[in-house]
Amino acid sequence: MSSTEPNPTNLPSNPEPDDHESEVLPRRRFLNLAGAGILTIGFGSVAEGLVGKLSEPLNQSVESLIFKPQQLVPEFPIAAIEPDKLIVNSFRGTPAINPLTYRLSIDGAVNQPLSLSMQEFQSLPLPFVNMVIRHVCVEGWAAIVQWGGLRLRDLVAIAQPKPTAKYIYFYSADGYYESWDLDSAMHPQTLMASHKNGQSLTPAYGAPLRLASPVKLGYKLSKWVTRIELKETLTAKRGYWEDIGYEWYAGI
Ligand SMILES: Nc1nc2c(c(=O)[nH]1)N[C@H]1C(S)=C(S)[C@@H](COP(=O)(O)O)O[C@H]1N2
Ligand SMILES: [Mo]
Repeated sequence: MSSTEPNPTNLPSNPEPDDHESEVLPRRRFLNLAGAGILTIGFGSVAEGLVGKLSEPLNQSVESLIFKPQQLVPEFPIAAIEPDKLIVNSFRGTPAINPLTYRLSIDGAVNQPLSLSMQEFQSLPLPFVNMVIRHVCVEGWAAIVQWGGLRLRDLVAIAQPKPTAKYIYFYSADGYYESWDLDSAMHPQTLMASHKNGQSLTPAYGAPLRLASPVKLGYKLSKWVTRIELKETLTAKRGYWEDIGYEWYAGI
């Protein structure tokens, strides 16, 4: 995460700089790895190897993952952002969302279900994280993008997940739905993003909130998320693309 990095492209700065980020990924290591172009040597490829194409239940509980240190995927410097390369890819166009009445709910296998307006989301006492990562679509394109938002694991922790929760479902305003393994969802670089390249998301890119993560392919990164549901099992419906044959784990 690079929220303490300087901002050479004059992108608007981080709304809530988080001084702790430098502890998570020291600047020197960030620059070395980014400079060397090392991309996917990290959690994603390791987990892919372990879990592979399996869709068996994973045994880790949410609570243990929230506190478990996880391998960070190297990020890119701000200068590497490719502002024009992120192609809008929406199966059913852009849904109409009124940001004033929009709410994000977190429910299911949790002790404290919650529902947040954008104003509440923005005033949560959680670190705002910026990261520059590569978005990879299975359709054969990729783009280096800066995402800003809250860590999904910090958000989910507020809802107090039950130890029996094993999966997370994301439901979107356009009817899109996705399910994730907990390791990937609780990864420190999996964000509920409100910003892209330093600016608030525009409707086509998923406003007001979407997923962003360097550990998953593009189709797992739901835009316009309105509901997060923790679940004990995977159901027959696992994801919009998965249910027509795409791989469920979809790690990078
Ligand atoms: N709700 C929703 N989320 C979605 C999609 C979609 O159609 N609906 N498309 C997915 C795919 S295939 C990709 S590659 C990315 C594209 O994100 P972008 O449109 O911001 O480039 O969004 C993903 N998230
Ligand atoms: Mo995609």
